[in-house]
Parts: sequence; C-alpha cells; structure tokens
Amino acid sequence: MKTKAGIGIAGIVLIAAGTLSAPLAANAALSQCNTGKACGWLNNNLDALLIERGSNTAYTSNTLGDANDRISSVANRGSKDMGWYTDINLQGSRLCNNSNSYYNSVGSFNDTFSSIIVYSNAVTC
Ligand SMILES: [Ca+2]
Repeated sequence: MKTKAGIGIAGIVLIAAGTLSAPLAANAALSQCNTGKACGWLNNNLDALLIERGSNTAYTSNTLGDANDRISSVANRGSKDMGWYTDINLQGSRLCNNSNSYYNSVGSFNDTFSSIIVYSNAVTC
C-alpha cells in the first residue's frame, strides 16, 4: 500500500510539471526572443523574428523601422506590461501585451503595428 501510494504521488508531480512547461515548449520560436525583451515576428506562430526591444523598464519606440506594418505575432518576455500601437507615436489602436505572455496571432492587428510602449508596471493590461 505504501509503495503504491508513493508512485501515485510521484505521477501527480510529473503531470503538474508537464502542464506548467507546456505553453513555452509548444512554441520553440519564443526562445528567439531574449528574456526581458518585447519581440515581433513577421509570421504567425512566432516565425521570422523582426524586432526585439525593451529591457524590463519603461520604454517607448515611436517608430518600428523595417518592422512597420509587418508584424503578425508578438511576445512580451519582460517583467512589465507593454502595448503595440497601430500608428506611430503611440497613436491608433492598441494591443495590450501582458508581461511574460505572447500571441501566436494578433488577429485583426495583423501587419498594423507602428510603435510600442513598455509600461513601468505589470498591471496596465
Ligand atoms: Ca501601422
């Protein structure tokens, strides 16, 4: 009885660990974006990295250079929330991207982002 119970507990621990790591393991491309950075990719599913910005502190980029109107998926690997704007100078519509989260598709925002902000906190989104 004791041995059987012990195996049962070990099995539960393994299942819990697998569940926690699944979101990251499901998308290997997320590793292209360094910890602390906000990243945008040319294609859906974090494919073909275009830009990597920010560093866990408040930051604004009023233009996105070559990435302008080309981003299709995004990740925020920083500790602060951030926003993706459809126009330059933080104008237009915003996709709010929580800290440590990503979008495999930005939906109707596809190929629209032109500026970004990294907020000074993780409670804006
Ligand atoms: Ca735009």
